[in-house]
Amino acid sequence: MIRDQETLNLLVDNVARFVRERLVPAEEIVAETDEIPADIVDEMKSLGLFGLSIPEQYGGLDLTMEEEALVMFELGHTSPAFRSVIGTTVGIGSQGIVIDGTDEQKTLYLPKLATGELIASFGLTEPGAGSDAASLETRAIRDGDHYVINGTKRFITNAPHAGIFTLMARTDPEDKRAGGISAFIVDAGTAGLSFGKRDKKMGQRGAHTCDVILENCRVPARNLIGGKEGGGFKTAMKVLDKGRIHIAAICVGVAERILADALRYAMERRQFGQPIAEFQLVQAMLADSRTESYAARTMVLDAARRRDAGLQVSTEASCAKLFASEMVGRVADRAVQIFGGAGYISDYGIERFYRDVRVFRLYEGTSQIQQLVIARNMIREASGRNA
Ligand code: COS
Repeated sequence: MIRDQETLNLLVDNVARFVRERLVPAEEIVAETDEIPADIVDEMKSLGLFGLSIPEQYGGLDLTMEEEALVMFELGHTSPAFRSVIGTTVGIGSQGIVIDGTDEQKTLYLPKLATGELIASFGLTEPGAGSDAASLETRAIRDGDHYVINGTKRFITNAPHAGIFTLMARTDPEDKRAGGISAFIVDAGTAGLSFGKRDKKMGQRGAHTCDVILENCRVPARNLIGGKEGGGFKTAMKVLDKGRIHIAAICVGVAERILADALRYAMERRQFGQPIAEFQLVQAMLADSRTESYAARTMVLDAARRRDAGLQVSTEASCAKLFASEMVGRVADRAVQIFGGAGYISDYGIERFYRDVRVFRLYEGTSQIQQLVIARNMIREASGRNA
């Protein structure tokens, strides 16, 4: 749903200009230094990028899912590490509070998230609980008006920069599955909370992940999201439904960027006396990439519109994330092929994208988890119809 086309056009144009003029020229330095320059982060704050998904009453832009997807298409036209700076605050780190938080929790945290003053991260994954998120072992034990939390969270995006974590922990030790899990807002400054060393990743230099270790962390009971125990897994799943559409939108944007680079190269690079873009085998790679990125764009927009209409989009979010993340992997692979030897050399930038996009098939649910969600929903719907 687009609420006001003119206002949205202004935002999308501003983001496109920011990407073109500020982010694209900084891609190499970010890859070299593994840091996003502070002035770029400040400009992201001024543009309102941290508050894209925060309701207006708490100072955010309150974008609909369709509007957010259109902004992400633009933000995707550069190294995905830049998106990661705002990604967890716009997405999985904040949305648990937006969707299921109490009024007090919203009032306390959302305004600071909207401005970027506070960065939010999402703590679900653990050393022993990845795809099987419901098996998590972090424990939260009630002690008066606090919970005492112990456990380790793994591969937590933006953890080194986070001010708060939306963190899932088991409050009912008797219930070993989803029903025993609660969601908390955990302040990064809580005594007993520490960080592992930064992970050395395959790509997306400038985006940082690390372990978050909780040792007897005392978290106020008022930070239990929604104020009720046992709803944490469902909160996480609802957050991920939205997050998966967001990630799919970024995949589309990055694919469009990679394809634009590959097309430009194919039109400039001459072999056998003509631009390689004139060769049909190269054209096939360009055309397949265009077709697939267009298909993914259409899927993302459809899933986003359905969510905006208040429909349950678990299936569509997983379809979009599955297709778009696999698609961008194929597009990046073809781009390396079109660049030939230059595609393997870091100076040309394409091999960086090839590495950067690999994680899209892993985080916020692997491709296999998306397949599982889609098929299970299909079976459930069919059983309901046949019952
Ligand atoms: N929205 C709301 N509720 C949902 C939901 C959704 N999208 N998906 C599941 N639930 C609910 C179910 O309805 C069920 O509730 P009831 O017990 O009241 O029936 C509960 O949550 C448990 O669901 P389910 O039984 O399906 O859980 P499973 O443990 O079988 O597995 C999967 C669920 C595999 C889908 C889940 O673990 C998952 O998404 N794993 C991947 C995790 C992931 O993406 N990690 C990345 C971390 S963030 S980078």
